[in-house]
Amino acid sequence: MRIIVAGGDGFCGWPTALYLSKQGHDVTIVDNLVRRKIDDELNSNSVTPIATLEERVEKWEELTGKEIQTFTGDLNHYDFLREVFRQTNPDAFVHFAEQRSAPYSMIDREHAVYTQSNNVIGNLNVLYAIKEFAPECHLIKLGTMGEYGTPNIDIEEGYIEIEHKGRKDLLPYPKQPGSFYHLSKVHDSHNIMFACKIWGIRATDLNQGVVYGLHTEETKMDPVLANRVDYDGVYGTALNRFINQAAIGHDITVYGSGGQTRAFLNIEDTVRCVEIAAENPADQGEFRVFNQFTEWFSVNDLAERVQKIAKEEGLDTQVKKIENPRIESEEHYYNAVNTKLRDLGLEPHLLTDDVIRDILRVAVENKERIIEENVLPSITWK
Ligand code: NAD
Ligand code: USQ
Repeated sequence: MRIIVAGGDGFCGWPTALYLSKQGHDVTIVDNLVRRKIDDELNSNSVTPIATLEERVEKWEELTGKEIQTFTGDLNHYDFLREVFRQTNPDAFVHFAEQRSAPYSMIDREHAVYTQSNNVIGNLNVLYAIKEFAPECHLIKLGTMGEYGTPNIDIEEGYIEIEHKGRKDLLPYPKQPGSFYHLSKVHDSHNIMFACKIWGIRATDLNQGVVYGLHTEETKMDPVLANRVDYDGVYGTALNRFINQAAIGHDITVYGSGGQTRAFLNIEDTVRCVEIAAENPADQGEFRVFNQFTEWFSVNDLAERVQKIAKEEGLDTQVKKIENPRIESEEHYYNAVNTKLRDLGLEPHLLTDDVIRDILRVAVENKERIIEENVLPSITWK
């Protein structure tokens, strides 16, 4: 298949591009490299040193003989996107290319506007490009489990059957997102659903949970292929952040009471889920939703598990409950369905002690790169 990986220089996109290339697909990366510029804006960095995109794809070709074409540009520039579609004529468009940090979207008005315009308009351009230039192309769009929020009932995969005043219908599951970033994903989902209905586009929305880990078989092949890992209070996500905190002897930062429960998966499962979606495309006109996660944990559970492994590795780590910078429920019901990807063949890599230990060892190896002032959260929802 000819597959575009938009956002292919990022944390999820880079290992996915390599994995799909290894399976024999003809992969093209599209990325405007804005994430590297945001590192400069925030005076932050990846824990692992990362090569430039050119160095990365050159090394991949040297090691495997497989070429990954790259286009550096912005999905928001339609002339650029049109040219990408004209030159590549994709069978699938994997869309990771969005501003993905909830705290970044909550910094101030400018950052909220940037997040929503970058994400919503970029995605709308992709929908138009598919309609105009590749109507058979399958859109595989990264959504988020956070679109659903934390309702007091089970979370279904995209749709819920509702009975109201004696009538029944299968309706989009209610959305209660927790940041302007998470809201941008809800807006995207609505636009995609509508485009599928009116133009007959085929799309899969992958409502992904929080991703942890860093390596895949492919990124481990050479240091130049290493993936980025975020640890800071803006882009770092719960489990990876806790592990990096333990590596430098920082307290593990549980926000509030720590009963917040979220769905998680290993980066090694992210790449496989995208492959499964690509190999089993949605029908023409179908808007399909898969919940992409393998397990759920409360923040307290994760903090305790990291503390235990850190102790075994000789690191004295404390778990500290700090004032929650977000507005969110800290004690709530959580039970989410995730059977669709499993039914299509996903075999989860679950969170074992060894997985935590492996990530911790990488963090310890690179610990001098962690900028300690970036670790505590600096952005509030208020
Ligand atoms: P990331 O920030 O590491 O990567 C995103 C990439 O997209 C970056 O390389 C960035 O330069 C690029 N990009 C952003 N806007 C662009 C634009 N307008 N045009 C072209 N390129 C653009 O993020 P990630 O962690 O790899 O996340 C990828 C996707 O997966 C996002 O859509 C995110 O919402 C979703 N997701 C991530 C997680 C997670 O835990 N990391 C969990 C669930 C969903
Ligand atoms: N949390 C802590 N301590 C920390 C960091 C986070 O207690 O040091 C808590 C947060 O308050 C929150 C939970 O952990 O309750 C998850 O926070 P997070 O930063 O790991 O994840 P989130 O902001 O939801 O965003 C991340 C990705 C985003 C993706 C989302 C998937 O950045 O791109 O969409 O995970 S989900 O959470 O399923 O919506």
